[in-house]
Amino acid sequence: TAVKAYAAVDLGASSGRVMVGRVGPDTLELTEAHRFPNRPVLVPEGLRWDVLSLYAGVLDGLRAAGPVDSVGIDSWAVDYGLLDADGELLGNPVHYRDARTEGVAEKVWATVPAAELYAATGLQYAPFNTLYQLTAAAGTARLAQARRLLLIPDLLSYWLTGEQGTELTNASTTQLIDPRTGDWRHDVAARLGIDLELFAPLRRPGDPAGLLRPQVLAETGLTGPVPVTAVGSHDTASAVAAVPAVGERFAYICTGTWSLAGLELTAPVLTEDSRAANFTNELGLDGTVRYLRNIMGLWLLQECVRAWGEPDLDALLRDAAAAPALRSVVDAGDAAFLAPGRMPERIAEACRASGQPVPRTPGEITRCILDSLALAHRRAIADAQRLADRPVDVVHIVGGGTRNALLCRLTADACGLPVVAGPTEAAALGNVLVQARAHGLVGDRAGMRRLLARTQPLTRYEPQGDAERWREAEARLALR
Ligand code: LFR
Repeated sequence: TAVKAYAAVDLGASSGRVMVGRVGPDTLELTEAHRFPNRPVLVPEGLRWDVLSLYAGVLDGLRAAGPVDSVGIDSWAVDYGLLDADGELLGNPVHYRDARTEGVAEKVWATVPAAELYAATGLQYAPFNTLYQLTAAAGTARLAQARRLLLIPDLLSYWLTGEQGTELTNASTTQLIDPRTGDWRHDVAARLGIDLELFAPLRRPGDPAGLLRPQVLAETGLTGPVPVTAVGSHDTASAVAAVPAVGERFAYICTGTWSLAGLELTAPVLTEDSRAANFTNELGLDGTVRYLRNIMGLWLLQECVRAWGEPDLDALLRDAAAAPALRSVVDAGDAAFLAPGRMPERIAEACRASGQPVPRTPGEITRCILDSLALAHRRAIADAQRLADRPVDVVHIVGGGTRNALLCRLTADACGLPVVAGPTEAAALGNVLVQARAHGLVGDRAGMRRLLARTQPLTRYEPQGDAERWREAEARLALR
């Protein structure tokens, strides 16, 4: 049988890429057609996404990709563009790290108490959930003018095809969806004055999402018809789909700007304990639930590297590997690290405030960050197993963090479980596989995972060292 080619547009917080996946019964190959920067821009009104430059990058990427059988788009979650009555974009989409949501949650909870909100939507508290963003935007001229809201991948898909939809995995991050039914919570929206008519009809991964418009074909040099296929348009949903697990008893950590650590479940966990532990129930493929916790992730390191003037990363990681282990740790789940800027200072302050030695050199600070991430991974995976009553034998690390061998090794040690690292381009692979499945090339989720395990290079890390040292470090954080 013929091998088919699928274009995966995968937009991350710092770069976008268009990958081409070639899929056959025993083939899964990914090549990069085009990579382009994603630079958030701070304007007087706040932090914004430069979505036109992202769209231009997508068009360049499709041109570089050459003939493909379909196109799929995924990106980070929660953010959106607003369209006016003519279907034209109203301004630049607001970045989820923008300060506009500060203090908004308390206002929301005064109307719908946090416990009720969790029971209804299963979503962890994060200041940037779309629900809080829309509440922050209430009363603005822009929202008043808006007739349609499209999440970022759906917005780009609209520009490519002229068709509007709301893809479900990403919609589940709005905090307006019930994870049991996969449908809107009209009651919650009504109480908060959020107009659900703004959203286009829901579609699911694998659904057709239109055809590239003639103008897009002309600009990219592609020959039509080229369908766009809905994928897990939330990058984390695509990444989880590409976890190369062979059994059922696995946990995953999707690493990159964020670490998203947890389990794939068949039903949400909506208990009060789960809410207190700040676990989220986002939706995945085929009605699965991504039961996970958001951990700040390599953002902590990216921001330090930016502050240090972009030093050589390999040398930095060598220094970190040589630095004393677990000397100081910070809570890598703390929303205090959400905003950009002054990251080395903020980490030093957190160490000082908790009575630990203050890391000074870039190597020491990097070690503090990686130890702290491994510790946060350990806590999240232990908590998830306990709260969902689902023990695991292995932790899969996918995404950008797989390149960081020290982080993978520390995570294995901290969790006391073997870590299987890879694939690095998990979101793009999950995107490609969902398209391939929609076109009949691969079987079910387990079949997708078997194909990944057979074809992708993976690295295994066995846990080593003294588990007691991680318990001690964990206790240090709890003492604050
Ligand atoms: C990862 C991610 C996370 C989401 C965060 C903000 O790229 O999509 O899953 O919580 O970005 O959208």
